[in-house]
Amino acid sequence: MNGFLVHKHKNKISEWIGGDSRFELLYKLSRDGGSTKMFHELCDNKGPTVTIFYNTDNNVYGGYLSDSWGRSGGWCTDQRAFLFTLYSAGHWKPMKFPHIDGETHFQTFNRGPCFYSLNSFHMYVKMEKKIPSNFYKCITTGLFDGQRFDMKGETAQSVANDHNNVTDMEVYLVKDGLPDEELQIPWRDSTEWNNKGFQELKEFIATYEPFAEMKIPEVNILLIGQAGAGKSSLFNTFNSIFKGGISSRACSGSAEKGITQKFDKLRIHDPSTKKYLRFRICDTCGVKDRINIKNEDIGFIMDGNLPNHYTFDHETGTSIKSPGFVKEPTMRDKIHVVVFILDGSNLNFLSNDVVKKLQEIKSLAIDRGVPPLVFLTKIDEICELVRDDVSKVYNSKIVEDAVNKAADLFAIPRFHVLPVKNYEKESELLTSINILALTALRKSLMFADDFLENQCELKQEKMETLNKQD
Ligand SMILES: Nc1nc2c(ncn2[C@@H]2O[C@H](COP(=O)(O)OP(=O)(O)OP(=O)(O)O)[C@@H](O)[C@H]2O)c(=O)[nH]1
Ligand SMILES: [Mg+2]
Repeated sequence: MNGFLVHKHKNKISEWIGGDSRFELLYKLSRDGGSTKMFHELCDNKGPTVTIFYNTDNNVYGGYLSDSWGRSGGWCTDQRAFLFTLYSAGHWKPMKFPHIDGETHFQTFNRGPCFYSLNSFHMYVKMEKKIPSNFYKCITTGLFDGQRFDMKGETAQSVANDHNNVTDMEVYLVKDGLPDEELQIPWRDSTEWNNKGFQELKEFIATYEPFAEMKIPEVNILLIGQAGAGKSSLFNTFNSIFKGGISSRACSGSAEKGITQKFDKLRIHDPSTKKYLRFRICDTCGVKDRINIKNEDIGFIMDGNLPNHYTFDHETGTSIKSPGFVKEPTMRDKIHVVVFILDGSNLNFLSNDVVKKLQEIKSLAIDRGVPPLVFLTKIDEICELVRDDVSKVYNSKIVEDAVNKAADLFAIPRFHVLPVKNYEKESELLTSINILALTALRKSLMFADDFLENQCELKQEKMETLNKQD
C-alpha cells in the first residue's frame, strides 16, 4: 500500500527542510495497525522522518524530526524540528511552524510519534467504525498550543478543526534526493513521442466529423470537475495546439469561489483549414464543498436546455423561465460525452462532499447513456519524472497509481482515465504535452461518436416498432 504523499507535497516539505529529499514510507497507521510496538519496530533509529496526520475534515498536518525516533530518552530537543500544515478542509494551504525553543518531542516505548503539541497515541489506538469514514481518535492534549513552535497566528481550531480524529497517519523516512521511480516497461501503450505521432493525432482531430447519420455540425464535450482542477486550462491547451502558440481564451487561475461562473460552449479554429473543428468544449464552473452547481442544472446542461454563455445562479437554480432556456433541445444541443477533470495532485484529499457530487453527476450521465471519461490533470505536480519530461508519463509508477485511484473512485475502467498536463507556465508548445492532450481529446471524440451511434440505433428501433404498430 502506497502513502498519500505525492511530488507536490514532498516538494513543499523538502523546501522547508532545505534541499532535495526523497521520502520512503516507514509506517502507515491503517496498514500497520495502531500499536506503539509496531511504530517503534518500523521507525526507530532510522534517521530524519516526517509524520503526517490526515484528519476526518480533510485537514492534513504533521511534524518533521531530524533526529531518529526511539524508545527512551523522555523529552528531547531537536532544533531543526518543525510542525506544518498542508491542507485545510481539503484546500492546499501549506504553512511551516518552526521551532521557537524548548523540548520538541517525547521518546518512550509506549507512545507513537509525539511532538510537543502534536501527539498521536499511547500504547494502542483502535479504529472506530463510523460513517462517512472510519477513524482513529488521536490525542488532542495541548494540540497546536504554540508553546514550542511558532504557529504564526494559527490554532488547533484553524489547523485541525480542534480535533485529532484521523483516517490515517503516516511516517516517512527522509533521505537525500533521488529521482522518482521509473518503470522500464510502460504501463500503457502510446503513439511515438515525436512530431510524426503528434501530426497523426492532429490530423485525426482536424478531419474528425461527428457520426454521419446524426447530421449534427459538432459534438459537445462537457468538462466537469473540482474548482481549480484545470478545466479552462484544458480548453486553452487544445486551443494553443491548433493556434500554434500558447493562448488563453478561457479564463483560468485561482479564486476561492472558482474562476469560471458561466456555461460556455467554446469552439476551436483551425488556421490551416480556416474552419472550426467539429466539436465544442463545454466549460462550466467547478464543483466545490458548499455552494455548488445543482444537479438539476447539470441535467439541463446534459439535455441541451442551457444556452451558450449561460450564467449560473447557485441560489435559485435554473428553470424554464431562465433567460435563453432552450425548451425543445435537439441532438445538436445535447452533451455527447462527459469528461471529469480531476486534479491528480489532490486525489487523496478530495472531500467526501466533492466525491459524492461527482459520483451523482456520473449517474446523471449514465442515466442518459452519455459515456463518462476522466482526465487527470497536474500530473507534473505528482511526479518529478513527468515534470521534467512529459513523455515519461507511462513510465511513471506514481501516475499509474493515480490513474488506478481515479478509476476506483469513479468505478470506471482504468483505460477510461487519461493523464494530461496542461499548458500553465510554458511559453512555447511542446510535442510531448501536445501528444498527451490530443490523445485524451481523440478518446473523447470517439466516445461522443459511440453515444451518437447508440442514439441513432435507439431512434431506428423506435421507428421500426412504430411502423410495426401501424
Ligand atoms: N502544474 C499544473 N498546473 C495546472 C494544470 N492545469 C491547470 N493548472 C493550474 O491550475 C489553476 C486552475 O486552473 P483552471 O483551468 O482555472 O481551473 P478550472 O477547473 O477551470 O477552475 P474553475 O473555473 O475555478 O472551476 C491555474 O493556475 C492553472 O495554471 C496542470 O496540468 N499542471
Ligand atoms: Mg474554469
